[in-house]
Amino acid sequence: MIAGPTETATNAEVSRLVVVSNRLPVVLSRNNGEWVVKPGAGGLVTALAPVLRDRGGTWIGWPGTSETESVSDALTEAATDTGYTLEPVPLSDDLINGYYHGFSNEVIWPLFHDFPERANYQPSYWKAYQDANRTFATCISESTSPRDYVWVHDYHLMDVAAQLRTIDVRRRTGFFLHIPFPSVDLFMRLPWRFQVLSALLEFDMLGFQTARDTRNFIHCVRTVIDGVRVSGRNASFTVDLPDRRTSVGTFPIGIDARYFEQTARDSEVEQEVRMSHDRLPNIKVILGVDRLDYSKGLPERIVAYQDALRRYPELQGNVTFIQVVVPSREDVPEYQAQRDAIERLVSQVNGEFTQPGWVPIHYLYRSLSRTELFAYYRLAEICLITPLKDGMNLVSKEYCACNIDGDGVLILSEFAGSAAQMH
Ligand code: ADQ
Repeated sequence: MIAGPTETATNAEVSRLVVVSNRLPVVLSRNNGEWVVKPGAGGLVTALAPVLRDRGGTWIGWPGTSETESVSDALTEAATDTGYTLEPVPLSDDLINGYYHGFSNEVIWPLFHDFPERANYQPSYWKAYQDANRTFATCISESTSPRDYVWVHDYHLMDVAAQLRTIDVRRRTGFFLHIPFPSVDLFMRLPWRFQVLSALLEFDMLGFQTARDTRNFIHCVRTVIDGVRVSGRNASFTVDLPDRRTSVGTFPIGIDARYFEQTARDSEVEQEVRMSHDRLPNIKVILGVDRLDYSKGLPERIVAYQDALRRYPELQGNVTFIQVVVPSREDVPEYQAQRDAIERLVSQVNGEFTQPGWVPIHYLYRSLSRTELFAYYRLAEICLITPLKDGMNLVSKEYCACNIDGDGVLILSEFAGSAAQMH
């Protein structure tokens, strides 16, 4: 389960937990000029929203629009439903381009997911990354007190503690990396390797998903940073520099398993499962659920299924593969190309094997309602999760938690962080 920071302030009553992430856990859209606020989706929100909901606090993040002023009222109203306050960070479109689309998604994401050939080391991206992280630091300094615990999340914000120091603000800080931390051979390709590691060591505490990520990080620190002293082993280390100390640990992220198990039993979910069974009589269902991303191994999965249908013809007419792809980064050409490639493969397989009354792949490119998602988890005899690299992968855990009949099969790539826990 999720590991949170421990309270050490003398006056715990006024010590708040402050979560900081690139995006706020909500999606804002306009309807007749009025802002409409809906809950956000994705692994980080699934994992963290229950923590803040249970204990209260504040979430600081970019609201997804540069019109920060005008969204304040809508966010204040939304806070009555979420159970914690929402603080928007103002970022201009230019900064978003360099910091988010640029440094975060064109440099760190591919490199940390073992796709170094996709990384684009534009020098201007690093400057934008520092500027955006300073904006976050300023917002943290204005919205928190020294008693609060500031818990920063993910690869977009690795420079926040260093920027807090630059503006001379002291806070108790922790950082959790949701994606993998690469091996030293890969990490050394990053032109800003020294700056990124030094910035991470400005946090009081660092958390990684798996022991392998933690070991990779420690190996990189020993290789790149002079004068560092490292003690500890396995999943827990202490890194000492002359003027500061950072604790480093492995905290595999979890889900609210009881919520998933209980919701899987809802009558609405039951009804949806029954209807789907009627639509697919005597068919075994294989399910895939992924955000659109080249790290999730989607084309490879479809080709593997095609190969299975060719090699084992008895599967034809007896199994159906339902692949749900959640739209993501739709404005990025590489992601559009990835979507086109997936859709071409799906139609190839369906063109090759479809028979009257049976379609081999049901392909859904959209976000699902919670009821639909839970019904698919319940319906599927097999959940097929084959990322080429994944920090954890919560879908694998959600499928297991929803498997209330105890007869589901999870096929999980060894390259997902969750494989280290599930063996
Ligand atoms: P993600 O890459 O977003 O997370 P994942 O861990 O699989 O990947 O989480 C996806 C989440 O989105 C799940 O909670 C799932 O329920 C939800 N979801 C999936 N399909 C949906 C749909 N169609 N509609 C609505 N919601 C849907 C990043 C890292 C992961 C890491 C998490 C958490 O890339 O490796 O596990 O953060 O740390």
